[in-house]
Amino acid sequence: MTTLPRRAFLLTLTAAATVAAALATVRSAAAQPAGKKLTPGPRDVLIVIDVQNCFVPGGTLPVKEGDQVVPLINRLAAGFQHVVLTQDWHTPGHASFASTHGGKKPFETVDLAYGTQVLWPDHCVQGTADAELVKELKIPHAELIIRKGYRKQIDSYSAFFEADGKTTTGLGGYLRDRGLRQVFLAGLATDFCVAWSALDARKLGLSTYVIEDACRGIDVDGSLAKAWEKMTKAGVKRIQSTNLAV
Ligand code: VGL
Ligand code: ZN
Repeated sequence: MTTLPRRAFLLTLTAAATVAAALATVRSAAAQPAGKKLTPGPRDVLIVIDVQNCFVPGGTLPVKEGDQVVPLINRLAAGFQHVVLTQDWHTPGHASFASTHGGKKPFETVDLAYGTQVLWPDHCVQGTADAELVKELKIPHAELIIRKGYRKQIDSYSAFFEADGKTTTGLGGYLRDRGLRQVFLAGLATDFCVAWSALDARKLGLSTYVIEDACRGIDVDGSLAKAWEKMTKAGVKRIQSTNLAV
């Protein structure tokens, strides 16, 4: 035998390593070595939470700087093959509105059948301009819009489960059926709908990233710090948009 078989063997090894590396990239962004930027792959989905007129300045429940995430989210979304959007979508007289509970003011709480509910100004009422997606949000390839909070007696911060913790929006099943196993979250508000969605994504066993600078919080009574603490404990990964190769 000459040295040729050995060379051929080495070449095969190199080719195998290249294929393995390519597969790792395709399989999951998390498979990339630490320090390297994450590249969204075909099993990854960006979930854009509640980028609606109600949550930006001028809306009924404005989140400070809520409008500032829009150009960033547009850019990030262009780097994801799969994008899902959510819309807070309440009935008039919704149980989460302070106005529904005589004498209560926004940001006070009330005890409902499923637990303590923070009360909000009337917001995101179905079919109103206030509930529409912000018009500067440009994600034409988004594959699904999930509406939530449309049952008069139950709020739903999370994109996965309503506030009773049982009623599902269908998003978990949708992601499972589509083979989307790793979620990246952006949008409004960090300490409510983004955090609750992230925590439920973890409950469903999904690998979960929150892109901090692509979110803004409401921060009522220290809710922002509390939300990050809960998310970190649950294994949610806190990243910045600069950690993504998009
Ligand atoms: C939200 C409060 C009430 C949110 C929705 O999108 O974070 N917050 N409804
Ligand atoms: Zn709401």
